[in-house]
Amino acid sequence: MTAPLPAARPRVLLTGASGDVGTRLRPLLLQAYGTLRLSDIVEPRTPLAPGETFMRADLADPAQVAGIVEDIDAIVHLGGFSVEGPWETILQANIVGLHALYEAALRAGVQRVVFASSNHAVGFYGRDRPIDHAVPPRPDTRYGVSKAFGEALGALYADKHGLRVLNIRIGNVADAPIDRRRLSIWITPADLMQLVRIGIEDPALRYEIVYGMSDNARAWWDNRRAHELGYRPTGRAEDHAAAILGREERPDPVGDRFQGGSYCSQEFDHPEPDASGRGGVA
Ligand code: 15L
Repeated sequence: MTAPLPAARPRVLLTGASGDVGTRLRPLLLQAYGTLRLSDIVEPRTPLAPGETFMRADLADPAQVAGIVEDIDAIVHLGGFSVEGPWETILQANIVGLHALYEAALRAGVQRVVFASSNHAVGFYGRDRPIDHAVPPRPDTRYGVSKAFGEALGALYADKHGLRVLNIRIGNVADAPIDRRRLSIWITPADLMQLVRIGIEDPALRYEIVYGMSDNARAWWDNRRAHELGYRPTGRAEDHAAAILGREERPDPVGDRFQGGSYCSQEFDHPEPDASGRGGVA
């Protein structure tokens, strides 16, 4: 059984540190915790700041994964494959790799995992009804399936071994929303950092799922669980709405109906497209 994290200066590992979101979170994590271990399969995009260290690791190699989690209190796991891809790629990076990470975390005595889940775990919900953190997964891609798997794997390590786990179903991280769909799911790096800090620091946290979005008037998600945990987003998608709504967008008859957008229309060949899913699910 793990104990709550001591409040002062947890030792944090950021995986996927060389990606776009990782590069944005690095300075925020460093400022909050003073030191930061970065890991990725490729070199960081920007030079290491004082307090940062980098360990190259392939998530598919359990020995390398064991090395990066040593002497770590909390993992912010952005690593893996972050868009739709071939099954073998998703399998190795997001399923085998995530299992290796949780196993290594357990053995090394890591207390907390903040898992970068994705809106694509629930992408086949329609845009016409808000969903909350408790709805069953409805993935829109193999990638979305791997994120639903990641949430379930975290539940196992939380319930069976006492790891403390926050799953953030991230929308789209950027300085501003980039299109109409993102007006509903956009999150600023600073707001994402707020959620990450809840995952690392909230003494009562056991296992939670929240949505990674800013204060978006056009949201499809009821993010009350995040608010109950103290989340107070400051980004307001509506401030960017006029600019976005004034632009032409190419219609996507399937993607425009579902929350996952073009991730839903990729490879879509449902024989009855208007049936749009199953009965009994919101
Ligand atoms: C994601 O999960 C991806 O990692 C990101 O690249 C975006 O595509 C985002 O979803 C989105 O839905 O906008």
